[in-house]
Amino acid sequence: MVMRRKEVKDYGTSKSIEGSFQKDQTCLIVEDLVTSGTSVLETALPLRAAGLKVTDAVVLIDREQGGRENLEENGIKLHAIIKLSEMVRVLREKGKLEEEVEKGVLKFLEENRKVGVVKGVDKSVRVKVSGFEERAKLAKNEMGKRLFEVMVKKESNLCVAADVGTAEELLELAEKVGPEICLLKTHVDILPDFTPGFGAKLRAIADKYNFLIFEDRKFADIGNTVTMQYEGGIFHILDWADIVNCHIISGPGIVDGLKLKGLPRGRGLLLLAEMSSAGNFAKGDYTAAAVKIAEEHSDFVIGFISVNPASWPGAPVNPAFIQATPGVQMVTGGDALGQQYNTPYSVIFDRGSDIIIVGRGIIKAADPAEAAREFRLQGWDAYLAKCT
Ligand code: 5BU
Repeated sequence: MVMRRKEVKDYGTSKSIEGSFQKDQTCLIVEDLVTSGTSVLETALPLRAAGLKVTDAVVLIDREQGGRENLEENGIKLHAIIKLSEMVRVLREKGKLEEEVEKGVLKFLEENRKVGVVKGVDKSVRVKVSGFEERAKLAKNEMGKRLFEVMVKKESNLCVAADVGTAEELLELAEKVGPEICLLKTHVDILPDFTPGFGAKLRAIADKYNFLIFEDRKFADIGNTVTMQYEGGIFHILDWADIVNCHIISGPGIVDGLKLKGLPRGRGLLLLAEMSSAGNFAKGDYTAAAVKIAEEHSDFVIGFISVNPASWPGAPVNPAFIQATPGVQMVTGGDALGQQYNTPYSVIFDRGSDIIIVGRGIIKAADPAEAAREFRLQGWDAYLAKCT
């Protein structure tokens, strides 16, 4: 028997699956009940990533709310001991349930027969999603177009967050994960051994493996100040980062400022429309304002940092924009400082994102190259599932 840990507290050392198993063995999932199937799917993901085959799930109660269909779409056959509608019928026959309660339950089931994996997403009204090739043609910014093209060429919608301790380690990591990624995300201000030559070294690796460089600088100041922060200082971000991002807290002037420097150099900008951390304030009107600013600057803005773009008002948003989502691990959970994790499937398929941004799930893995491969496959499969 193996067990999936629902909360993995320390991603560096703990394994998400407990127990003794070998690659290619078949694993049956046992759950108490199934509603939409999310929980079973979230269990299947890390099991499959570890090389186990998952084809069947046994549950006591099927609540008949889309679980069977959702699982079937993911190659898992559901075996339920009893359906909820049968259960209330038996209980009623044996006089253990009031007729009114039975009716109430049946009415609820009828009204909620098919729910999507994520609450509020009705799969029956899901629209067909355009592929990245088509969307590359819609992108107004050259860097946005290139990103779509790299994704298609490498069959990768994986961005690795290279939050390692030194510049040297970062370059080593880039060599390891380079073949698997479309984007490498940096926080250059955490590197104690940064030198002016860093950008050129990283650029050489990016060119070798055909990925783009995204400095997660999160500019937040007024337009005039960010022009200097982007171009100057110690880091000269403008010289080596293909893509940067900014908050919109200071208003659209920040985009004008970054555009002034970035557009002539062929760079692109992501706007922070949402964040992954618990209790953050980037939601509702704030998210809507980011979309509006992006539309007004679509020559420079290539897309958004988002968490659940499928739920935005007026979604789906303009497909010329790329959605990139941090807070991704093989299992849901979080860290001790507010980070919240969703699975690659949930991020891409259910929440409507395009790119998974993965940090500790890869950089703390025993074999980052192998972990990157797993995440790439999970992310790409979810994208393909969305297109068909
Ligand atoms: P993690 O190790 O997978 O939790 O790393 C996530 C990375 O994404 C990390 O570099 C964060 O700074 C970054 N991030 C995030 O986690 N959440 C956000 O909303 C934004 C960026 Br914006």
